[in-house]
Amino acid sequence: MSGVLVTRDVGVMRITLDRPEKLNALDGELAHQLRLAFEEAAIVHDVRVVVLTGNGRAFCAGQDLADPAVAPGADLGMTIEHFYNPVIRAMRALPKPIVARVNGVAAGAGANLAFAADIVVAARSASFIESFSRIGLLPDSGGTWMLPRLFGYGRAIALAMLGERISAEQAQAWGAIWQVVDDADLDTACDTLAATLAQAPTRALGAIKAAFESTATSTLDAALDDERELQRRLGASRDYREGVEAFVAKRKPEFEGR
Ligand code: T3D
Repeated sequence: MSGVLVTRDVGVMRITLDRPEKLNALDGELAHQLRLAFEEAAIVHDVRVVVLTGNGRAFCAGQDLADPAVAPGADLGMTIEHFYNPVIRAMRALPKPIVARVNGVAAGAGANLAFAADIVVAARSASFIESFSRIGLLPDSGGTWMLPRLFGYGRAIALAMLGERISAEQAQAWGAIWQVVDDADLDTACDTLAATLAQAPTRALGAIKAAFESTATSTLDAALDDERELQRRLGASRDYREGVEAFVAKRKPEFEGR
């Protein structure tokens, strides 16, 4: 795949943005390949967790600003509609967990790609920049929706308006990401997390993700109804049976993601 490396290993799909000479900046082809990778993750049963990361010193520098497709005067609505929105939709609709392994700077759409994951683990040297306003744009790739939820309105709007870089530690202190680890420990932390998620009851994790997504726009009453329906389905799953049997037998459960 052009600009995207996809590998699979015991339940884990690893998607690596692979344009290190451009700090993994995105163009239409790369965004398209990214979308295809997430769509593949959705339909392959053996994939139970996705790890998204970048090759080289950056996670992703956002849109490739040298790409003629986004030259001033171009229809940015078109690139958003055809390339960025489908990626974010595919990530948020994926009924499996996504871990962002943020190995370096994440800027613009690159930052919002990381924030569209479910669990973000960052290297201590990594940073996040909502750099859009610096070039006269607003946060896209779901940023206007995700940032207030992750950071709270007061911090989100300042991040978006000022376009200031924040460290991984700051993002964690503000509750926006899960974990910051020393750079040397990033692989171990992400591999351990991915292995744990790959052995988890995948359908339950997918239901948690879907339920959290819908509560963003629903009432408590509607959330209670959603929880009832999702729990009804999970109650009929093999993993629920296995979870209860293992608990009663005082052994470790072996979930199959079914
Ligand atoms: O419709 C649409 O498609 C619009 C969608 C927009 C979505 C967006 O993502 S808009 C935001 C685009 N991204 C940015 O504005 C970030 C621009 N980059 C930076 O601010 C900085 O490069 C970083 C903070 C990411 C990293 O800084 P630093 O000091 O570590 O590296 P650097 O020296 O600035 O960059 C290294 C090289 O990468 C440099 O090239 P050179 O001089 O070595 O030949 C730089 O130009 C290049 N580079 C970095 N980011 C981009 C890029 N080239 C193209 N596009 C980039 N986004």
